[in-house]
Amino acid sequence: MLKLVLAAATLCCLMNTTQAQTVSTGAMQLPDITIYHLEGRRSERIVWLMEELELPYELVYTRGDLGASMAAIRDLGHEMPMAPTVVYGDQIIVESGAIIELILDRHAPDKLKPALDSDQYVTYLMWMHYAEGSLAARLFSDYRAWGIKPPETRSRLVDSEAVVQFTENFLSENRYFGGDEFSAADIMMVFPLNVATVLGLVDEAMFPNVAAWKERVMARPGYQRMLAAARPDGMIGNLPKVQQRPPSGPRGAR
Ligand SMILES: N[C@@H](CCC(=O)N[C@@H](CS)C(=O)NCC(=O)O)C(=O)O
Repeated sequence: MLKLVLAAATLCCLMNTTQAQTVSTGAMQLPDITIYHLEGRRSERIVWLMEELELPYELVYTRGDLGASMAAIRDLGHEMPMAPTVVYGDQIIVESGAIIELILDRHAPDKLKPALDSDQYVTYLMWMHYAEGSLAARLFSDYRAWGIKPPETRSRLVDSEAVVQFTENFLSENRYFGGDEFSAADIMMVFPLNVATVLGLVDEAMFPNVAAWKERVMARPGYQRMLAAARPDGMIGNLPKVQQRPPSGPRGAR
């Protein structure tokens, strides 16, 4: 629900005009939220979350210029400049998963996650953290390593194929990462599962459940609103694909 476009110099600044009274019962008053963003990067998660929740936010980035968007993040003077960086009231915070949990816990306590006492909550929480803790971490470590030395055999360690296979197996029995319903865990998982295929780290054809899930979540109006606000020109600044990945199959013996 992005309605007001303020373009000052090259900064693209958007505001959702839905006001804080839309937050659910028991929710704390939402402070002003400004999302510092890089197109096509993890900061999309926070934009998507706010769109799903129909909560107000400002979005700051320079359209079509990742360098200028990053400079705006650095100008905030935070010790760890990365996207997303969110100005939350008078605090500056990083780490997309933590930002999502904070906003849900305080401002939308009954939304986008399974009930706390359900079995689905247990796996929901695992995926919330798996997205960055294991999935993105393994993908980017393979990407860097394979760029330096193309792989000939599968590593004996958990690799990109293994971390994606785990998600594929879960989705063979579950519609979403939160179980039956769309949740914040799906918001966390889209970025690394896109990275896995866009960077050529895994063969997309091996993971049909992941592909079907991606289509499902990306068709959501909230995701489409996120795209319109945060990636109006499509993907920019793509990293090159890996030249070679190891043959698929069992991992090497320990
Ligand atoms: N675990 C962090 C990762 C944040 C991160 O590394 N973001 C990337 C963009 S996707 C970034 O800021 N890269 C710029 C840089 O590292 O200089 C999160 O989930 O927020």
